[in-house]
Amino acid sequence: MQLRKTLVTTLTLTFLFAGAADAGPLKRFAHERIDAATPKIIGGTDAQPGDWPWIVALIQSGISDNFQGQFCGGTLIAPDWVVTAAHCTDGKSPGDIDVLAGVTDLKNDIGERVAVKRIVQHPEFNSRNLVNDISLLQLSSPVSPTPAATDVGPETHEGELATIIGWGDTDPTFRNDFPFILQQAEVPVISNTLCQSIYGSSITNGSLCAGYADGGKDTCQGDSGGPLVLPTATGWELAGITSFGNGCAQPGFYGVYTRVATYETYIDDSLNFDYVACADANGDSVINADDITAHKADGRSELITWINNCYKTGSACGDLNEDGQVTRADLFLKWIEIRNAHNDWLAVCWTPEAS
Ligand SMILES: [Ca+2]
Ligand SMILES: [Ca+2]
Repeated sequence: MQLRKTLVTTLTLTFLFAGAADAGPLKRFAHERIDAATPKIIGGTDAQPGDWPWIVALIQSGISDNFQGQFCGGTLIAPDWVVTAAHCTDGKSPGDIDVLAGVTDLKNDIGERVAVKRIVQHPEFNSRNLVNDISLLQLSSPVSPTPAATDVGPETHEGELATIIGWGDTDPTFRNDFPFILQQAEVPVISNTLCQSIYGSSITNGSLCAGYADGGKDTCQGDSGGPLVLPTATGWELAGITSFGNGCAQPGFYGVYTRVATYETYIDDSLNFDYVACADANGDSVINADDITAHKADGRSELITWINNCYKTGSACGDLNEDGQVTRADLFLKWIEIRNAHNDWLAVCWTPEAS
């Protein structure tokens, strides 16, 4: 269990930063209020094999032992697509992550462990307050478990009893008590208004909060990216993605999840269009805000090259309006051309549903 230390540290920092945005100094969150141990996810029970076929574990690709390498959860939403939290994939390359499907017991089940081909991080993910904490992983090959349905529509689900699932820490005092067996617990969805009164501007319409005022049942480190599901007439639907909380299962706080229904377009676009391929401007197989920066920089260097080779030299290639002279009017045209090309790229590669 010790090997998870690095990742736990990373996740702990994420929790700290998440709370820090609104609630004071960083140190408060990691160490205050050490309660007596409460068992499981926290407060959960063992899942049975096949209960949650679409749950996956994210494993550090360099670690062959599934249990030691597990650092986050995720949910299969197509045979070759997983949805998880953006803070689980932030700063990572596809080669850093394997996805393990079809297991309940991380120590003894074999399952299907596959490489990640592409990461589609939400381009407006904010690592400081964890707004837009959602990311998609395209797998190198499809896996066999049945994917989960995703929640759509405007229902708030307030008061509904949700199920949270994961292999995260079962000890709310951060003693790193990680289970081999998948854990599950039931928590009621609370209103975003109540949640906002606790976590401030970290709570947006892309958030869903759940838990008990008295604490006791919650997700914890290692559960991040995993599912919060709601029962439907025919089974279950994915309504939330485990994101953050102030500590775990603390009285007066709740678990915060990414509200899946808010991101319907982002999810559909990723699965149904290959826009993600053209969106990867810097070619690192990760789609994120860096690509927008890279595409703008490409435009700037194109402009500089044109200025040096065509405008300053007064060459024929500088006469864009074909009036026989190279003037500031041509420079302005070149600038417009590059700006429009960037806007066209944004429209085609980032918001295809609008075109
Ligand atoms: Ca990229
Ligand atoms: Ca001209």
